Amino acid sequence: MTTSGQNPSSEDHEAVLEAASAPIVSEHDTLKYHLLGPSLTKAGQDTVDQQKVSEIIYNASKGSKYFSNEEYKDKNLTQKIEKILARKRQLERVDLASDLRRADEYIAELELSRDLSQTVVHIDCDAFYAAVEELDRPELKHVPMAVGKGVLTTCNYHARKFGCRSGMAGFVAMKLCPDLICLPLNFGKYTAKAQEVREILVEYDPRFESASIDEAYLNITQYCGEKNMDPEDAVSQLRNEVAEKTKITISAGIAANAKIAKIASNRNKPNGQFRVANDRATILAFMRDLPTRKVNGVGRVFERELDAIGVKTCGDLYPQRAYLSKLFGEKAFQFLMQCHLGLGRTKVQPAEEYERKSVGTESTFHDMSDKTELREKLRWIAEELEKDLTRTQFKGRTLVLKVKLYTYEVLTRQVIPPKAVRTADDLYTYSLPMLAKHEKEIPGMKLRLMGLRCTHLVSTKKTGIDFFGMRQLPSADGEPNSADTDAGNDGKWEVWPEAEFEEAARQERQDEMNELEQLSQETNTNGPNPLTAEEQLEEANRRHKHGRAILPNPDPTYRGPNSSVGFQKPATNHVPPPANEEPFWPCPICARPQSTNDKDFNDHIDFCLSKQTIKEAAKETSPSPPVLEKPLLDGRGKENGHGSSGGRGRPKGKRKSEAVGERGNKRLFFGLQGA
Ligand code: TTP
Ligand code: MG
Repeated sequence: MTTSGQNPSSEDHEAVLEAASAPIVSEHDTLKYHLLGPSLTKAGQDTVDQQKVSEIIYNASKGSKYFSNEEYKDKNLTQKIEKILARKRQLERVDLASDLRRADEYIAELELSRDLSQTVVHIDCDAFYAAVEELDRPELKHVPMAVGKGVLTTCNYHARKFGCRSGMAGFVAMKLCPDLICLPLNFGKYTAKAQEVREILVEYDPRFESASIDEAYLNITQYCGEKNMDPEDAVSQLRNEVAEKTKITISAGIAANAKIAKIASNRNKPNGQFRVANDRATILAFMRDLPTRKVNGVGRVFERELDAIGVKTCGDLYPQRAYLSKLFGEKAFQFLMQCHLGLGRTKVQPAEEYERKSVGTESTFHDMSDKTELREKLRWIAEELEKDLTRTQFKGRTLVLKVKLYTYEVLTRQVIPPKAVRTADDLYTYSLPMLAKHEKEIPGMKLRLMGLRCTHLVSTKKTGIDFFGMRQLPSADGEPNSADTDAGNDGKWEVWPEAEFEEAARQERQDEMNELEQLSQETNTNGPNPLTAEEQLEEANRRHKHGRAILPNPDPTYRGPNSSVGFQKPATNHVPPPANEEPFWPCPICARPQSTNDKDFNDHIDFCLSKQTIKEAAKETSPSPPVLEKPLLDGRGKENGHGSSGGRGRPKGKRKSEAVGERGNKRLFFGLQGA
């Protein structure tokens, strides 16, 4: 392993995590640990006393509805863990020789699939939103600053020293750091800057994979081969180029596969890089001491479950290998064994080539019980979802309505309309009876969130050639591309299990962000410029919307008049325009200059992404009545009532074995963390 960069303190960083997780002994402690929030592992907190931070969060949120909900979830998880432990004790009394043999066979099989021939890089911009804001206001570089008011989306590294981090309620952050400056969100600016970074990435790997607005995977094997360059030198050059051209810094991890590269990119943040050599012994040593939570795909719930059976690091997994499948399921066993061995995918491809499992939208609002208002809200959500379906070129065979009661309880119902749906009219028509059923079952129902989601997707693309030029195989039902294939069901797809675990962990973080929003809405009395309740809702909803955008990779073959690659590149937003001209941002899709008004800019991107399918949209016919409706999970459609306590953290997978070898590349969802 080699390091370079400005902050080679990875061991300290892990110590933070261990110190914070060490004293999980009582219910009180587990709750305090839970309240530390989704970004405990964020870089830049090496010197932070997390115990103190947890006390502050605990006291600041005590008495709120959020707090009772967290307490409830924590108790639930504790009970679930007790069951896991009881099962473990039971298993310790039986002969597990055949499970052990099977585990060893699986490990041997996995070893055969180890590929050390590729060089995968994960890059991640440092304190991204904050860094972009600092370009416009350089004086903020030297003081603690955060972006987002109700809930912090991020903060600069000064603020992190105080324990502030993304996914923290703004008023809590102000208690940790009273001088913290919180800026409002400007998504248009971040999107434009992200595209500048992507224009450089495409030179190193034209098929790089965006993983969120500020991170990407690249396979630089070919680049290094062609340029006869050492991977570390190539990455160093890439980072310098990004810093020079975009004026923001990125950190990078270099490894044999995407899983290790992602972990490594957090090692020398900010502005650093870390390589784990393509060598089996080095990889095993790297994984052995790695806390499980550092792996993308191990969320907070799963971390605690593993901790309960004595697994703190990926090295601790091996002695438990005979139990894992019986305790957590077959998929979890496979995923964990891959973690232990440091295996992961080496294939990197543009994000838009991954299949989506669902397209959905949701909206948070003030407690609402008026029936007409609820219907208006549902109609609005249906219209938003139509836009998303148009943009992503899907329709859904199943439509799911999600509501969150003012008590935080989440309920979902789903319906299978007679034909796949896409238009706002259809979406509304088929979801309305589900809403009405909830109203009937819960007299005086008061909601604070409503969402619609299409699953069992069917592509609306016209030909076998998709928008990005990739030929797609027709599915068994004759649709050009059916995305509802569950892993292994039809023999065509096989999920490389990490994708599902990453998605589950992402969902867990997303749920936690949503809950923190509720806390900040409840307790919005602190801070110098508290947002009004309206503004908080607006901020939350814009963040959700922004998080769903997927921009295509720049085209490396296009050379516009002012562009080094991909897009015409007028002056960036940081170069003042001539006095008589309005400032503008270039659209990352059509390259035309756009208004710097955040909403206008995003609306334009939406339009650009969806105009390919507008003709298609016009062809839809009118709806016919629904034929089947079924609530999810239980009679009243209660979806693990209180968020992530038990149901989240890892996917609820089938327990059937999946063959090793051919690595599927299906990805369930692609989006931003916490967005
Ligand atoms: P991250 O890369 O997770 O964070 P970061 O770039 O701010 O900091 P780091 O140096 O640790 O990488 O996320 C990228 C941007 O996404 C971040 O600047 C703000 C936004 N974001 C959210 O909106 N919600 C979240 O929960 C997180 C973690 C990030
Ligand atoms: Mg980042």
